[in-house]
Amino acid sequence: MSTVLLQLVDALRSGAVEVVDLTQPLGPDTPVIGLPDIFAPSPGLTMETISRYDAGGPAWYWNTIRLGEHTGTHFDAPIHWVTGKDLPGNATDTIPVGRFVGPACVLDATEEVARNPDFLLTPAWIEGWEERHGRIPAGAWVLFRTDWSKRSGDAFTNLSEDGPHTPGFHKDASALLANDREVLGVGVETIGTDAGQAGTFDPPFPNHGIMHGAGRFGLASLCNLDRLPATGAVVIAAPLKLLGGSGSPLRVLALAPRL
Ligand code: 23J
Ligand code: MN
Repeated sequence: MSTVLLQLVDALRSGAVEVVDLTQPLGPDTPVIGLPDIFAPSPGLTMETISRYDAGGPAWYWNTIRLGEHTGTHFDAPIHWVTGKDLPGNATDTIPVGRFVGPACVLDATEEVARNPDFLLTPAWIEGWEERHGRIPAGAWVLFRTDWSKRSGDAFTNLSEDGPHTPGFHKDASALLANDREVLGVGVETIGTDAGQAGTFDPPFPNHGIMHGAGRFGLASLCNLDRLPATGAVVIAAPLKLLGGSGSPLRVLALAPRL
């Protein structure tokens, strides 16, 4: 085996590198994005038992699941958005697998979001982060840490009469990351990669439009970003190989130096 892989195996065994689970549990109570009533809703998870060591299967237990592709901790492929619909390799089954793995840059805006749930990451904020931690490399997963995953129930969806209030990206920040930094994609702790109020932005849902139009990905409903260093972790985020899929729930893992 190559030296680098032998070193990785040793580091995993000794605990010098740990595997951090960035995935939320997935169940019938997992919240789904609430869009305005004029749009078709995405169903959450339902699960039915096929058999459980019973007449239907005396020695085995298994279930049927039904769910929207974009439920819980999930991957957004470029084909999800109209801007990415004609790109090559834009769906869950055709994205080259090498693009599921990359270094993580963790952008921590927990203080800003604690003060303002509608906080939007801006190019100036990102450039300030780069002055402290170095330039975001091409092929990085950019993870937007807000500690939003520590909320649950109504505080997680944070719905008002005028829609959800959750943090996101200013469109110029999405363009900087997608076009100038050439990231793999962005990951967030909220229910979707656009801000809660992004349906009212011009254009609506700019992060989806810009990221996916540039062939970049999204990861939604992540957790445990507080267990990662600002730089130095590696993220593996591989969706199901659904034929023509626009995304899928997935297990997102980070290899991180023990803090
Ligand atoms: C469809 C329309 C708007 C949004 C979304 C989906 C998502 O967040 C998603 O899961 O991709 S904002
Ligand atoms: Mn999605």
